[in-house]
Amino acid sequence: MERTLVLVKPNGVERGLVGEVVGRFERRGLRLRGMKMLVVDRALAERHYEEHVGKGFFADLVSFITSGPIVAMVVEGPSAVKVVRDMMGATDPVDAMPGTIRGDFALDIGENVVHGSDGVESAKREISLYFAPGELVSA
Ligand code: IDP
Ligand code: MG
Repeated sequence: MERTLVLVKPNGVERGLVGEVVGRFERRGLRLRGMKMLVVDRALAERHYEEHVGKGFFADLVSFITSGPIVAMVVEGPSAVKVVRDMMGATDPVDAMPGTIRGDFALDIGENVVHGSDGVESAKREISLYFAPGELVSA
């Protein structure tokens, strides 16, 4: 079993796609272990995206993720990191396959609707940024 962090980004919340995104994971058989709505502040955004510090799109990335409420969730299942990434589709929605979340609901790389951790270690780090241990349930 693995756990991964999923965010419905501000444009996904604004467009009413939370249920669609959550429903896809639930119907796949993944389990929700924590979920909350919050507005990300600059400090959290910079910690979350620390691997991208110095890149040309970093300022826009922080500006976007802090621009409105997001929904953060911890999703659990076999190979959850990979399964979620596959269900999200490519980072650039123009390259994302139809049937994936980004391939069905996005066209702009900067506003690609969802975030999912890219590995087991980054998932642990990211989950701890958004959730205290007591906010997560176990099976
Ligand atoms: P990921 O979200 O698929 O893991 P990352 O490479 O970790 O992709 O990038 C984090 C986020 O930064 C992406 O989801 C996307 O919104 C944004 N991003 C990545 N590369 C670019 C780019 O070249 N231009 C603009 N935004 C980008
Ligand atoms: Mg990433």
